[in-house]
Amino acid sequence: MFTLQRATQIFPETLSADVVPAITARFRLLSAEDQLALIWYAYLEMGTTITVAAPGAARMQFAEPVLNQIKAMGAAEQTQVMCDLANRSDTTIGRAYSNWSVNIKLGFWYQLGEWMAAGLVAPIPKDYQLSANASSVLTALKGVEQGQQITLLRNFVVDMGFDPQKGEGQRVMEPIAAPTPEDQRQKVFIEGVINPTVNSYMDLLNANDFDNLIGLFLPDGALQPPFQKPIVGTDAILRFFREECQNLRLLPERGYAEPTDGDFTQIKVTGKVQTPWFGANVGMNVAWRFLLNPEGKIYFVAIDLLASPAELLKFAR
Ligand code: ECH
Repeated sequence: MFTLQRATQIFPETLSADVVPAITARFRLLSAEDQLALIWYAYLEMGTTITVAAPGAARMQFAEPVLNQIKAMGAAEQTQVMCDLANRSDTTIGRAYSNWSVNIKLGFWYQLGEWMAAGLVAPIPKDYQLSANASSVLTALKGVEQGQQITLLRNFVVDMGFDPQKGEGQRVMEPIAAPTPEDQRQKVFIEGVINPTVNSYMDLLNANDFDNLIGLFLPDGALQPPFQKPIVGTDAILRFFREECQNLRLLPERGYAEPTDGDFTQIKVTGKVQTPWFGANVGMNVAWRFLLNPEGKIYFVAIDLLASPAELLKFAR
């Protein structure tokens, strides 16, 4: 029978973008000043080719008190707050920050970035010189594909702040949007795969219909996001869907299904995913690796960020 450990190893030929954890690890070793300047340069450069969507009011309301507090500070103090966040120092703002969901964290930095550009928040000094290590991390970041770049930026932002509970506590999250009305939903087509569970998974996630989506999972089922440990059990998975998966666009292209031990079925699908932050501007190349029980319930699904577009076509048999 399958254990979670064994399930994570289905379709072992799938190559994920290992450069992402590798660059993230190198980034973490940099000084706070280098980290902030590096992100600023990377963000400026990306801004010439892709635009970030401004976050809506629903997302910003939670970060607003802290943002206003920072805006009212002098330049030196503003710089200190940003360095403290990067240093993961134990400060009031650092603790508030760590309780925010990923999207609120991103919205917070989005606003600071706007204010830095407008001269309302202390900018990165004009003559700032990146250290040799930081320059080399920046060069590495510029060298990877866009989907990997935005994943890196997101990682950097998620890691900041001070979290005494190491992510165990209650998150402050944006309100949950209503699911797309039935008559406005679109259905995906996946070449090579005719499986109602997999198709429903894509369609329900695209419709923000998390209450029905979670019904596809076994009670002890697991979902493994890119570069993370599996999230186990329907309570935790549902929380994750509500907190981090609103308004995603899943564009699966093709796949392959085959029976495996104990009448389970393993299905690999590849395609693209768009995040509401960048819309159709950035398509991330991903694989979904599903393991379904004999009744078609999801025991395990992993989402991998692929190493290269060539992986989209790799169904080694
Ligand atoms: C400035 C300088 C000072 C420091 C900082 C700054 C601001 C930086 C800013 C960065 C903004 C970055 C953003 C990144 C967004 C990335 C989003 C990503 C989304 C990936 C989603 C995926 C979904 C996959 C999934 C699928 C499933 O089937 C199940 C669920 C799930 C410049 C001021 C910091 C503003 C906006 C990478 C792959 C497909 C697993 C979720």
